[in-house]
Amino acid sequence: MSSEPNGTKIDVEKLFAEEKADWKGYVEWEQYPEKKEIAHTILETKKFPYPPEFQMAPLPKTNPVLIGHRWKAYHEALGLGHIVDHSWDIVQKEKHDIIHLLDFPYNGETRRYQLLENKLTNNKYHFVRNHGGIPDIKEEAFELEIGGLVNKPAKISLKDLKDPAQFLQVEVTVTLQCSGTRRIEQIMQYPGDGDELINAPWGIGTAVYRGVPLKKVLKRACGGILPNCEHLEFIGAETYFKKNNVFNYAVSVPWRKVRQNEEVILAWEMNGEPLPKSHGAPLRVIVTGYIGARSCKWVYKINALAEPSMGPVQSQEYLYYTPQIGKQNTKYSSGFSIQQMPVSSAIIFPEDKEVIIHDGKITLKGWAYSGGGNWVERVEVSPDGGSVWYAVAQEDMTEKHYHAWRLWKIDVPVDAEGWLEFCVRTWDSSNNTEPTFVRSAWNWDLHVTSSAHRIKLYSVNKSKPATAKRLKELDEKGVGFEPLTRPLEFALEDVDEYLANVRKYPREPRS
Ligand SMILES: Nc1nc2c(c(=O)[nH]1)N[C@H]1C(S)=C(S)[C@@H](COP(=O)(O)O)O[C@H]1N2
Ligand SMILES: [Mo]
Repeated sequence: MSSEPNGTKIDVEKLFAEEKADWKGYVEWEQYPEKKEIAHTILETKKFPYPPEFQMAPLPKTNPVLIGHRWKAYHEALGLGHIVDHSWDIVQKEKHDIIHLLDFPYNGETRRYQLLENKLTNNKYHFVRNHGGIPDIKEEAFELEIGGLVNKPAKISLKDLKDPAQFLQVEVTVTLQCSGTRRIEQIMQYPGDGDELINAPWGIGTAVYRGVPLKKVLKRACGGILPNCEHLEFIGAETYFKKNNVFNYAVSVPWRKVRQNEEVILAWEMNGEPLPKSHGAPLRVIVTGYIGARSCKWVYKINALAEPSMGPVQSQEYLYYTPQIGKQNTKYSSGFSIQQMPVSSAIIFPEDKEVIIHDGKITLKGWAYSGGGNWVERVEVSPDGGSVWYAVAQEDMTEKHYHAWRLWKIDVPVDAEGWLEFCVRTWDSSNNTEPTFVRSAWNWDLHVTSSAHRIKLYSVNKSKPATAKRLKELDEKGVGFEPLTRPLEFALEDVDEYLANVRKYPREPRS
């Protein structure tokens, strides 16, 4: 295929060819400013479809929920269309049973029952959040490059990195949470900036990662960092598009964080299995307690920098704005950079708007997590929108970890019937808890939705005689209670009973 900006014929497939043999889907951009410039010129000449409006309108019930026309067109414009198909093939193999939110860049979410099956999320079900294609890099061909403000730049093969005689290995239980998790709750009340991608609820998941602490690698392979190094930048192999410019995915975290021995690791194993391609094989970064975005997948390059990365993901995205900032006045510099995750929790069962027929207790289940090395101390559930709280018993929560969630379950006493609002809040080891309402923490970029998660349930309490009677009646007639809104087709009272009741307590005053 060729492209003709300014009348010059350009063989895009040749110019933007993959960089290395056995590194499928990897095009190097950051080293070649002139190549970036040509890609920009080409993209400027094309018209791309607007992202679909899915904040003001409901998401479709299809799977894939959305189709990524815009990103496919970006890739095709640069002769990278094959990456689209290859990525989808990988998804079919690795992720066939999760909810496909967007086919490309691939974004997939764990189903509710899979999420609560186990403290560790099965690799097959762990959510995936991508900004571009899925590179397919042969382990034997892989090497990691470290440069910038280090004493000695280095190139390390995966074989060396995995050699325990050279680098001490660690296993860490880590919850990865995308800062877009629960975003749908903000959108449903107050829409915000279209992420250019998709504003659906991505997930959260937990795994044991095996790898080596980055601190140790910097020390042993590079003789340590230079005194003016403040941030470590991670570069991922795939192509990242932003406002008609191309990049490799780049983010950074402070050296202060990396210094904490096991808090930033270079990982190649997930739950005892080789890291799946969709999760960053052959090597990814795991930054514990930070938003998922910093845990760079397919990391092939690490730069020691004096300042945070200028990559758009770090400098222009994942920003937290005060509520008066929006389309009318926002600049990148007006938000702060979101790094550590706040405390948050969610009710996974029952789901919003479910009818619950019960004997005076309703069982709720969900997750609770806090970032920054804070662990979950207490989970509390309210059956009345947040006045009365019941604490989850310690034995009904999974074990504590510094960097992972706790799954929980509780039987909440419920006397009341009809529509009730349930909510959950969590307290972490720094005594932090969650904002009360969505509007308490709404922000234009719709990040870190951490307000008390609220659901409405329709309570049908069988321990109430009138309710027990009605349920029995329905049962005898072979009619189900649901759908709630379907009218009952039989008389609710016979004439004699009705007259006796309204004569005893007349509807109008007697005088
Ligand atoms: N190279 C690269 N790394 C990446 C991303 C990406 O698009 N490209 N997405 C980030 C985001 S936003 C999240 S939430 C996590 C998700 O990790 P997972 O897909 O393994 O669940 O990966 C992060 N690392
Ligand atoms: Mo994310």
